[in-house]
Amino acid sequence: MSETENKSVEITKGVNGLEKIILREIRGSSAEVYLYGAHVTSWKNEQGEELLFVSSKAIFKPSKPIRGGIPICFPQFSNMGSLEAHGFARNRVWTIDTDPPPLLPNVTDGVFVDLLLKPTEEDLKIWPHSFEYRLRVTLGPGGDLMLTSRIRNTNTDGKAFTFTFAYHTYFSVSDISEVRVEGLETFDYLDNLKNRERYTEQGDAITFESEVDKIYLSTPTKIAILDHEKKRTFVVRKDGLPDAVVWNPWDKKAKAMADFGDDEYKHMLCVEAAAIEKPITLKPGEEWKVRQELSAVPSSYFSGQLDPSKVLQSS
Ligand code: TA6
Repeated sequence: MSETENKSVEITKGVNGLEKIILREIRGSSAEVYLYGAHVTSWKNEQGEELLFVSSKAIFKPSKPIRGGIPICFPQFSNMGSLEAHGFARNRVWTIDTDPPPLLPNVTDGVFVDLLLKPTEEDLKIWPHSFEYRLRVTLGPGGDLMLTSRIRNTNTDGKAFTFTFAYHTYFSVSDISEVRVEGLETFDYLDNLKNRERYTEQGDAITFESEVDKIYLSTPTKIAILDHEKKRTFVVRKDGLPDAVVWNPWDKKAKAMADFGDDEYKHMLCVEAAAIEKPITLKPGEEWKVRQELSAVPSSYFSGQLDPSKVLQSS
């Protein structure tokens, strides 16, 4: 696929000359994904509005992960494990997979690119397992953004491997103090700020007035994030990903991150479709396939026209 031959999928150079793919949908929505980390850094609606948060201080330079967008956390979701924080997949250069095995059901609606990661000799020293990780990034006809992951154990030594995973999605919001999350109320969570102790969420929508870092367990397929000022609701639909991480660093942590603006916590919220509580084990030859689909719908919620519970119940 040449540089210009297929404008709906364009390979070009991004920040610091890093290669990125631009997906363009005919109605005007677009998405961008860097080969570095297979990292989605932009998702725009038909009006050209950016829906993902990327820090103005993000460092587009291996091996620092890009701060924002949708980092891929594999093979470890944690900052405390034996590997680099959240695993090494987001810190590696992936390749464009020109001949992927057919994806069933075939996600053909929309514009997509297939990316592939296999471990290097260096990677095998730190995580001694052979795998093929295929990521399909699809921009649907209505501007929805879908990420489908297929991870296969290609070990020839007969060994199974176990991993945890998250799509670490940073949503752009107008003002965190005006944001509500619906769909996680009454679910149990592990509180990362309290040694991952287990609690139960109260019965109302989640609102934000301080640092939050919670791993909600066995959560519903759909989660709604309401941005009151923008009258916009993000809907996360997840398949095969039981858990959901909700994170906002707030002011103190924001100041402590060199690649994050001191006030940027006001304009972002991470809601991350994940598999953490029950790590995934694959035997040689087995493949794990999961998907998250993001949409952004107008929500004049305060007028009662779009009740998030209806969004969560709709198909
Ligand atoms: O997803 C929440 C979290 O695990 C937080 O604890 C915080 O560390 C965040 O991820 C960012 O991690 P990173 O390694 O990208 O700085």
